[in-house]
Amino acid sequence: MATEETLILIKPDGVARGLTGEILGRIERKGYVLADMKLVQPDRALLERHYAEHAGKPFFEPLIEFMLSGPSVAVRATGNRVIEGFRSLAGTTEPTTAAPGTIRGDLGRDWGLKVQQNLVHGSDSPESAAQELEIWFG
Ligand code: IDP
Ligand code: MG
Repeated sequence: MATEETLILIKPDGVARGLTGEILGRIERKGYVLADMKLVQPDRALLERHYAEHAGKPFFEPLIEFMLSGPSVAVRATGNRVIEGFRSLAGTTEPTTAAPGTIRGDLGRDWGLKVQQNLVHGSDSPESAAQELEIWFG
């Protein structure tokens, strides 16, 4: 079976709200393997690399500040089509409108803050997965 790997982050809001176990459980129940995992307090340089594609957008600086606000859990997850599969589990970017049944749709909401605190990140392609796994796991 073709196996793929992806970078999943449980963002600072997910960790702070005590949702790490709930989110990891959903990934495991879907059948993906947690191949590596750690709690990380990233620095600005790491986050600017991770979010390089969004540099210059109005939400870039608030996003970096949010991601600096506390630790994230970084996960290397593996499985057939895990990149696409985890993004489907996560739901669309805005938690208010993300479909019920998804992580963002069930557990997230609009808190009235400038930055979307949408609980999780998942790589969006094999190329970004390779790059992001290198950034977070070396
Ligand atoms: P994704 O996480 O669903 O792939 P991206 O468009 O790659 O979404 O955006 C990266 C992150 O930046 C989002 O997860 C969210 O935290 C934040 N973000 C995206 N768009 C906005 C916005 O319009 N306002 C504030 N934050 C945003
Ligand atoms: Mg993205």
